[in-house]
Amino acid sequence: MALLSQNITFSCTSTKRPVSVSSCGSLRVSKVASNNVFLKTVPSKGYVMNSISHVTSKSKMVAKASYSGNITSTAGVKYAIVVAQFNSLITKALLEGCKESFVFRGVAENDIDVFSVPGSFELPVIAKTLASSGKYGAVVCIGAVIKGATSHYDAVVGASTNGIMNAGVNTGVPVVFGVLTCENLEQALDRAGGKLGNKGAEFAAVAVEMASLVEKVKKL
Ligand code: INI
Repeated sequence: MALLSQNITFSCTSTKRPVSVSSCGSLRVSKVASNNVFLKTVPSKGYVMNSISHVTSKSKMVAKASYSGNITSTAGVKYAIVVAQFNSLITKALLEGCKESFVFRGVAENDIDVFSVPGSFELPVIAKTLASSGKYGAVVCIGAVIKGATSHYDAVVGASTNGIMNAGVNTGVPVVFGVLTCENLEQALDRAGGKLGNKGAEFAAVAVEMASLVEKVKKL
């Protein structure tokens, strides 16, 4: 007998009043043998089971274990921030938000190293070099590409996006995409401490979470 624990979807009808399928939700199945399904739980009194869909696309396997990163950093883990000088009004504000958020998450100021590059196009090469060094739990890339200000917006956005992704994928060290891609300066200001908050804080949060998740995955 195959022993499984999984959620299955079902539909049922109330003998008292009409109910929708979604109001019935899902049931936990404890054992499955061939095509026989043994339910641990049955619908509440007054409901009649119409159908059970066993192992459908809606079925969700219950994982043996699940892992996620921590929201605070492990002591001693170092982080690198690579920041573009282009559109420095924006990137400096994002950098401050990022550093503050790292400290808020338990990272010592001495464990944050900042590297400056000319523009967002240059972020990937330094990010990859830092990620490969083995010194950092994660690397954050900060930049701002503003459409109105450039005719090669797509080229800069494409190169930095792909390069930053590859730096992370090829090294196994999380590299955070902290490049704002905006239609105009106003949109960028809104996200750099303006009415939509400071995205720099989110970049640090992602770095801490991913660094801790990678550590957990490595220990499996
Ligand atoms: N770099 C940016 O980070 N943001 C921009 O909006 C931008 N514009 O407008 O062109 C920009 N260009 C510079 C680019 O990143 C490189 O530094 C340059 O092409 C030299 O390689």
